[in-house]
Amino acid sequence: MEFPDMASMTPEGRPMMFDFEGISMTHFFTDNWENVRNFQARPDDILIATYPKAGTTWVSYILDLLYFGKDNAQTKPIYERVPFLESCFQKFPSGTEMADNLTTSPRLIKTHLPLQLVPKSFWEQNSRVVYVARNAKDNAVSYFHFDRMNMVQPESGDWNSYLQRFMGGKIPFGPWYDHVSGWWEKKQTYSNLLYLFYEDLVEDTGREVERLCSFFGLSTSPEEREKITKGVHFDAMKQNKVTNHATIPFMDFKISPFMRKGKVGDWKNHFTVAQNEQFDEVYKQKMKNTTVKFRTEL
Ligand code: PPS
Repeated sequence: MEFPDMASMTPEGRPMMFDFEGISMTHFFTDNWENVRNFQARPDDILIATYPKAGTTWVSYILDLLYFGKDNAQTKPIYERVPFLESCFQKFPSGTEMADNLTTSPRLIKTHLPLQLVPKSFWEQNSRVVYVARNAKDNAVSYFHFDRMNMVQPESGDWNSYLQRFMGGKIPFGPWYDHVSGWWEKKQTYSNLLYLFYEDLVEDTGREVERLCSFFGLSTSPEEREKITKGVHFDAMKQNKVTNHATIPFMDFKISPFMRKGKVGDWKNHFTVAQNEQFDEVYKQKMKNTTVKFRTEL
């Protein structure tokens, strides 16, 4: 791949990180910032907000099927159907351009932005939002493997150095802790926000599909819901070209697939006892002012 902006790349061709409004970012998420900041949301838009690797693709596909699955056999990849708002990758249209060109109603739009960076028109328009959160340990493991295989992300480094950077928030989109708790606080005052947990989705996908239907006032039949629940199972999504990201040129599936494991508790295969103790200590400190609670095993 060719990148015109070599000044912001490491010699290995990975993007460098810099501080953007207090958040670690790469230029792929800030190059189009004026258009992101001024993005015009609509009242019927649905924003799917997550910290990276928390289940974005899963919930995007569930909503895509709930809204458009019946009369529209999906062939286009999910990242074209659900634009990634702040993304600005060369050779692809920017996220704002793709969202502006969507002809569907509602528009499904993905973001990884922390709450304070979300374009204000979403709040002005009272758009509906689904936030998906995943426990920090599995989230860190999934993000580590993603950074290993995704050439438009900074180098992962080894697992231990990655974990230190995760705890310090020195990865794109900043600290996990502030992200999940910032959105959790928003939910307390903004009734158009549904806060979902990845662990709940794994535990009982059908129940969470029902929860989504009820939040969005969708009268999907039990048969249709069951069909969708089957279609969004990890194994089905891993085989499905619409969702498995196999066509993305800058991801190296020989290093790690996008649909990697899809489990709760894989962190146990990565954390040493010492890393786990250190992580728990940092976690206690960073999460002391929030009421959001996670499960790290089922
Ligand atoms: S991204 O790049 O931020 O949009 O990634 P995101 O989609 O948020 O997260 C990817 C992880 O979600 C897992 N995933 C699933 N798990 C269970 N069931 C289903 N259907 C499913 N779909 C995606 C995916 O495997 C990544 O997690 P890990 O732990 O790496 O496997």
